[in-house]
Amino acid sequence: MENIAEKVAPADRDQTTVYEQLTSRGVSRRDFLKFCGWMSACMGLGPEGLAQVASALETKKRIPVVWMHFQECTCCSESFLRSSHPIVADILLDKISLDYTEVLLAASGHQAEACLKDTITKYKGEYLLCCEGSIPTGEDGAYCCIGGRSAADILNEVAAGAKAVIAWGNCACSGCVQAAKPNPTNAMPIHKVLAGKPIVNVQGCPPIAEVMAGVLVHLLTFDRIPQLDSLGRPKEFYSRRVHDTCYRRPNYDAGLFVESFDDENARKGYCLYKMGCRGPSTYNSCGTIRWNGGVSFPIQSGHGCIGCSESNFWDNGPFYERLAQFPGFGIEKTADNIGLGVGAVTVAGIAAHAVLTNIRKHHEIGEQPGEAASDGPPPPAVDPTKKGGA
Ligand code: SF4
Ligand code: SF3
Ligand code: F3S
Repeated sequence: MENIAEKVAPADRDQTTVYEQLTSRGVSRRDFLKFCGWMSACMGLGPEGLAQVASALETKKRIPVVWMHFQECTCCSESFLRSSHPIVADILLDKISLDYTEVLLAASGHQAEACLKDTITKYKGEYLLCCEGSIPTGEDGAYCCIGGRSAADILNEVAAGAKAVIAWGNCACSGCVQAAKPNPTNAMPIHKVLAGKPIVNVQGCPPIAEVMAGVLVHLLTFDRIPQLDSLGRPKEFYSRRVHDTCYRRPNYDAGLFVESFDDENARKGYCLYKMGCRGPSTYNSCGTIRWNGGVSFPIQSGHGCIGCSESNFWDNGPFYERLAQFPGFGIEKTADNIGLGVGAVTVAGIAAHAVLTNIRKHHEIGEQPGEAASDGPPPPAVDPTKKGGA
């Protein structure tokens, strides 16, 4: 794997903009503008956002980034690096100045340590700290040590000079599988270990690559962190339930459900609610941006959502059991009642569902029902820069 620290020489790092980096790699102006338009749509900015995004990427210097890996499986880096969108994958490698990341550095040992120290010294107050993984706090942090120091120690040192912190993935945002009961390492999310820093929680196990790119583009464009929900997630990507953007939703509303994974209803693509789909309680962009360049997402491949962008999703009740049995859930009427009658009963049920969902959502993001900030234009279902799409 390339040594990113060597690839981006300090002089180059100081002077080039994202646009210059793109054109130097053969990206045409047309493709650049398509990418800016797509990103601004993903961020909910609409057509007028294109000019803002394009101007920022053309004129602003790349942000120095330190990407730390703690207790995790590297799926978030993989998600970003394996993006099928040519520019999204490049965002990580070229469009930000990725000065330190254990996963991609060829250097190791003292050389790698020196690289980290140089970066946080030279760019004090300017660099972005990206964190992947949870912080084990049991046994004085002995479960995750790098160079003889605990993850918590390193995190606090590196975060001290950071401009902002991005927590990538469920591990960093809420502990993911390591924090599942009985949480043997006493794993904590980044926000419980760090105080006094703006932290953006980019949720998912892993997050969608285009969402990760969108958060970085937002930071580059506006020089401030995006608006967050009560769980620290950027509202532009996490303000809608998977259920609200799911293409199987008409089946849910009509009471057409899969009863077992190999039944005729599964072949027909009916709703997976009775198979334990957690789409009704999960906020993410899977139904709109989707995965693998907009090709598909878990529900489209026949598996219910397991709620991977929510806190403690491993412990939120057993998978494959109907959501209505989960603590705190109960807004949806039981699936058995939906679709029993056509007309007033169904319409009333759906209306109640919509109203209650709206109230719960507004409560969660700290707004009053009816406030405009909860929604905004939906993100595109397809990447308009590509032919075909989702
Ligand atoms: Fe889609 Fe799941 Fe909602 Fe059914 S319950 S509409 S499969 S998100
Ligand atoms: Fe974690 Fe769930 Fe993979 Fe990103 S998010 S490392 S496990
Ligand atoms: Fe995760 Fe559910 Fe999307 S499991 S990938 S939030 S459909």
